[in-house]
Amino acid sequence: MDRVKLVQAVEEQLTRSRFEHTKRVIATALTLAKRFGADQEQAELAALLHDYCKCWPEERLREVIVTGDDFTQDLLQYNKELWHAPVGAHIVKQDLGVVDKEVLDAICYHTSGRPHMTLLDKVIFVADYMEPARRFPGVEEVRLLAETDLDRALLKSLDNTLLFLIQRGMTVYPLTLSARNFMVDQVH
Ligand code: DGI
Ligand code: FE
Ligand code: FE
Ligand code: FE
Repeated sequence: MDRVKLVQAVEEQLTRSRFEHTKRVIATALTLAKRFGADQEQAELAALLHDYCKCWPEERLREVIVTGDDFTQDLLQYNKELWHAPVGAHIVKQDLGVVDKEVLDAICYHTSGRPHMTLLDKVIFVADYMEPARRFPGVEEVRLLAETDLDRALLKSLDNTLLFLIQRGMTVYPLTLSARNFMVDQVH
């Protein structure tokens, strides 16, 4: 599928505001890719597709996880906000014919993170976290770190996300904690 068709497909899946977010993530991901030497085409494609299933109803996401054989079923025990990422990777492969495993992984792990994140994973995760319309507490520090140090920016965004979840009494997906612990060892 060519780029124009892909953009159309994404626009059809998303609300207006979610599509605007996606465009900001593309721009931010391209800036980070240039800055830190990631492949710009992969960054653009992963950013374009990262929230492909974000607007799907909970039941449709659950259905894909239950029937697909490449999902960790433990996802279903955690926040449903996590589901659109692995489901999105699966669906863009199946429906849009995306074959690049690195792009699919960056989509799959853009919400949870994971240990041993690739450069592309980091670019997409941080771009999604700090795109210009984000107003998370602490996002300014992430933007500052991302000027020079992608790993520290990633660790700070993972820390902020974990603090946010804990402050609200929410469960933490174990993969997010593993991603954070891995980055703590990495930056010291
Ligand atoms: O899809 P977006 O809104 O652009 O951003 P995202 O895919 O990073 O989703 C973030 C949401 O997921 C945020 O509201 C926090 C929520 N969430 C729930 N449980 C977890 C979690 N995020 C992480 N990283 N880990 C969790 O355990
Ligand atoms: Fe997302
Ligand atoms: Fe994210
Ligand atoms: Fe997003």
